[in-house]
Amino acid sequence: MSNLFRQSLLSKFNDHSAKVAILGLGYVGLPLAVVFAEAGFLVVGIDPDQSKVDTILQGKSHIQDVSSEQLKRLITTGKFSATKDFEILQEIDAVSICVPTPLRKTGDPDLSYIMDATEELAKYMHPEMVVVLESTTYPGTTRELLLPKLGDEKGLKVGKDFFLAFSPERVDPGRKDWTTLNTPKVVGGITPICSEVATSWYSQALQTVVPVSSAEVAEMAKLLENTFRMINIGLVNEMALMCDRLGVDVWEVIEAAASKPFGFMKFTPGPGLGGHCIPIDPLYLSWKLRALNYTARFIELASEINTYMPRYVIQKIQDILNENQKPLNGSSILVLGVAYKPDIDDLRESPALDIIGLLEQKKAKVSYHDPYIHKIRKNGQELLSVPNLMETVKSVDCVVIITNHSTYDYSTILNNARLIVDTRNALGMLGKDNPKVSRL
Ligand code: SAJ
Repeated sequence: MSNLFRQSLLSKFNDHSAKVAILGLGYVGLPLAVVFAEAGFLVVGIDPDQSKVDTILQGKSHIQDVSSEQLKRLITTGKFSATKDFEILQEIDAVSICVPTPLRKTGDPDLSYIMDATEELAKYMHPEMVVVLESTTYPGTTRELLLPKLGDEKGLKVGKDFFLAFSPERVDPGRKDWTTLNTPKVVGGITPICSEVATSWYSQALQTVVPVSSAEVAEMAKLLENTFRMINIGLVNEMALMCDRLGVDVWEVIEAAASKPFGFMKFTPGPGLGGHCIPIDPLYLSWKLRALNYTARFIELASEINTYMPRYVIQKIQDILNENQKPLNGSSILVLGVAYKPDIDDLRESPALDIIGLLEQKKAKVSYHDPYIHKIRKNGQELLSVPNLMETVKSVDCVVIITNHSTYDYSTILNNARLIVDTRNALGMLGKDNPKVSRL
């Protein structure tokens, strides 16, 4: 039988007659849906958020990596549709689950999105289906949480009646050079045949698929990728703390080290670790290992250093105000850039939010500017991006560069500001040895 279902699916992938569903239409799911639709598959996107579904059906994209023009074309040609109704899954051959995997307030993994999607999918599971989980999660999730619900409890044998795999998302929002289409994609199945079937499906639409022997290898590969970044960012952040004590310019040190053409990869210090991936994914791994009585020391230490950086920035602000006989209490501070990284509009886990909170706690008068983010909500309060940047720069006691958007005119900001704390070396040489500038 496995040959029958396997063969039938493989031929549906080859002639693109397979019906595809993408669960979750966010920054991973929508681009993936579009890639499969462009490859010629009939794709339905399923998302419980009716307003998101309605916007998509109007041909309006809420994801910067998908143009509304492309979306509208795929919808009008019938290649792509969207719904909040999971019932359509009973006619679907291939499903990719692209739902969020945040952390709870306790710092533990929040698997509720994966479990909700899996519960819904389980209602419509049928023989001759392949299911791929894309959401970043701890090693073992696919086998321990999805397999029982989609297979055992439905009387379906994995690798025979249906096929189950994990394929980590590698979307870097806003990136133009590496996209969903051309970024190599790791795929690992619960069984070798699952790997084969999922790889065959993905290979029809993605330029490079990297099959691995199991779902756990694929889950762990993703965590290595993002833990690698988190730990190296933690390392350079600690280098900044050490260079500060040594009176050495950490930015010059990093530039010098980066002149090594091999065996080194440049990372730069910053005000903390933002985004929906890097600060969060490694904690899924350390959480899993704690349950196995192992402490992932590098992850815990890097997380400790990275989460300390906002306080370090506050210290730098206090120090430069103090040198100018100003207490932080009552001083006006402009936070420049609040997105979690330059040139995008994403605020998730942004250290700017921690820094604004800490400044408010110390009774500073805080305002912010960000060309991509016009409003932020903090503890029920709303803060608007200041309308007139240069006027505010001139009027505040200190400007703090948190996110170095490329649209800023840093030399004009430098000329007009009284004091600047530059957490990104956005000013470059203009900020070096400048009495009114303090750098990490
Ligand atoms: N950051 C630093 N110093 C650095 C690099 C980053 O402080 O040297 C900070 C950023 O400001 C940001 C956070 O770390 O707050 C994360 O930055 P990131 O460059 O890792 O950006 P992300 O979170 O968008 O990471 C994504 C990831 N993509 C996926 O997880 C699919 C990551 O794997 C990519 O490598 C990364 O983009 C990238 O290369 O841009």
